[in-house]
Amino acid sequence: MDFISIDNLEVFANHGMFEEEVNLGQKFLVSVKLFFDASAAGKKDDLTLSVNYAKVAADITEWMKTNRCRLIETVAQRLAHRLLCDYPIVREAEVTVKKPWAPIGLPLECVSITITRKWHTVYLSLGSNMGDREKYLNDALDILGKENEIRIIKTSQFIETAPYGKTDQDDFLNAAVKIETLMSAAELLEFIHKAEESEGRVRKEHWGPRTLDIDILLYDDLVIDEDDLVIPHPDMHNRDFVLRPLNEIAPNAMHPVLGRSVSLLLKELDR
Ligand code: X6L
Ligand code: MG
Ligand code: MG
Repeated sequence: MDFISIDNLEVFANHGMFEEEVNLGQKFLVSVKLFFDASAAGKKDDLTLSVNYAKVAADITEWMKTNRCRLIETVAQRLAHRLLCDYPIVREAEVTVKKPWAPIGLPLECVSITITRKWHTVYLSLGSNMGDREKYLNDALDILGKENEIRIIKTSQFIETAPYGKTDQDDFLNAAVKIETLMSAAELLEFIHKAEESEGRVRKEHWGPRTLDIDILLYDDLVIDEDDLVIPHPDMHNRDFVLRPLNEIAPNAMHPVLGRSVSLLLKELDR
């Protein structure tokens, strides 16, 4: 991917662990690489299709001076998130924060941290079969949309489905949603669990009725198999109530284990 970079932008600011760092301030050097597709700007010779590095440098300077973090890790992460949110065409940000005057009493040139953060593409399945099901699904979309580290890209229709697995319960309303997020898969899972809880979900019986269920189906092309987190969702290819809404918004999304598209998985399930 294309990127613009800013190297060693000098900013005097007050981040640090020690009192004198906070009180007196010190020099920081900030470098960023912002990854995006520069071809449209290159073709049209139009700055509005690109990233204005003068504005980025001014934003970094302003942010560095108006915030106080103990760790350069925190400085780098918050700056990365800020740039990824404020410049929507940027897909990925590499941020380096250097402290050339780190007060550790030894003759070093510099200490620094470098991090990379990016927008991850994720597909979620939503379900509800208690109370005002439509409200629960809309609440889920509100909660997702309000979070800074999440942007909703596409939402399917809500469809009514017969209960699968444990069949002696009320019908479901199901949907699929495509989001982009700065969260890791584990962070997203934790966020989802809190959202379910805030919508009054209580886990009594396994597979029992629920106000709101949010499942991670696909996270980029990530494959993980841990006790509390399995991606892709291990049973998604067997579930019509998952594949039908997902096929509406992402027929060409690929299952990284089965190596087949959502539309093909749905066709195979129909047979
Ligand atoms: C054997 C034993 C075969 C259990 C399948 C399948 C269990 C699916 C649980 C299974 C088995 C599930 C929804 C639902 C549930 C939903 C619809 C589950 C978890 N959630 N039915 N059933 N929509 N239509 O969101 O999916 S319970
Ligand atoms: Mg589920
Ligand atoms: Mg679930």
